[in-house]
Amino acid sequence: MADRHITLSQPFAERAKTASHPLTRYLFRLMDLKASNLCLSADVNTARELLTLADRVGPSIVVLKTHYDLISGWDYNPQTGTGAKLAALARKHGFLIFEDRKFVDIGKTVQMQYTAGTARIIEWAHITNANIDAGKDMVRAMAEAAAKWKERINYEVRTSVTVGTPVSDQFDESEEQAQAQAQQQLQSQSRQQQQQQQQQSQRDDKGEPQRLDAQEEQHQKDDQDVDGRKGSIVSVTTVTQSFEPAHSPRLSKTNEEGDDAVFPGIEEAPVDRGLLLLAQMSSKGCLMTKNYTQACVEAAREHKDFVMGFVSQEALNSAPDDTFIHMTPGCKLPPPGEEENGPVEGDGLGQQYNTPDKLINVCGTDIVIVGRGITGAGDPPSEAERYRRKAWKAYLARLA
Ligand code: BMP
Repeated sequence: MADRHITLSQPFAERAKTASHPLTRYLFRLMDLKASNLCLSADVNTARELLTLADRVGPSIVVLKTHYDLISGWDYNPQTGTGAKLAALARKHGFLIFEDRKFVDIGKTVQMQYTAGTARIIEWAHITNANIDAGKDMVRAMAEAAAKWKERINYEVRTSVTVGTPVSDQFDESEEQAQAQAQQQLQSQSRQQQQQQQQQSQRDDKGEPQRLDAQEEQHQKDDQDVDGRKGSIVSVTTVTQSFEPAHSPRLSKTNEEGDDAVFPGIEEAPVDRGLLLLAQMSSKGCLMTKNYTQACVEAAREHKDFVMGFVSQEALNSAPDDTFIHMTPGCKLPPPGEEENGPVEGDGLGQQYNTPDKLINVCGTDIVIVGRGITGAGDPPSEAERYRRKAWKAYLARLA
């Protein structure tokens, strides 16, 4: 671990004021409010199990980590699917969603994987992570994609066309298609307004509107042409459009009753998205070198507005103004009855474990990530509480 950095002695409430990323500031406040520095790694088999677990363990955690690609029955519907349901549980219990996707590829590919495709990770995961073996440009590419996404959703275009415009019920449209459609609707609206104004000024003595000329009728027909899907009715009776600020993470809304519950004591998470750099791993024989870890630190400093911090085995803040957050997997408590801070055996498949006290108090991480230690327990909610208490105690010990 680097020389004792100032952030190691600062309470989370203090760090909430100085962290450079808005989501990190929010997360530190949430940690302080819930007295929790616990992340659950919800590595279960089915979407049903995932949602049940998130609902039961939600009160004890500040981050829920997913691997969406190991969940069978993941529903990709952005409005009502598994991501949207997780987002509702995150609001209800006050936690952030971290998709442990470990992106690694050329910039263009990761942009597409992050924002589009089947899972549309950016829509429902506040946080994701990247292995930067492919080079630092990948981080810039993801940062640009996130900034573009934020710009797009910050003002939600609400268009309601009551008659005549085909409504898409497809969820796999690309961003460009969706934007083109929105733009076409905007143009359509402006033409409608012009026509209404013309009609108003052309009303005859009896107050009846005059007929549209052939060219205007053709405009209306053209307006119905969206991706080759034509509406069968030419006249549009109502077009309403408004721009409304979107509240995060209410981007994907489920329609189910009760999904509007919001955790008390703090506002909803900001709309920003954040990245953690996979700087070190918990597994035996990990090939990540010191140089690679240092490159992660440099990349984080270069992209402070997008990189929240690291998945690492120790604190990596070293420059005076580093304010990154650290999350650490490979965490387990010895079985009940054994020495609280004693050694913990690995899983026989390369995973190595340390106790919350070692990782937080000694190695200086901020949040411990626990998977099977909780999911494999007879009563996951009470085991999560046990982990929360131990991890918080280790944090308080570090401050003392
Ligand atoms: P468990 O606590 O059951 O060993 O699970 C650890 C989780 O953290 C897994 O989801 C794994 O993919 C992830 N993880 C890890 O174990 N070590 C790392 O270095 C990075 C990880 O993301």
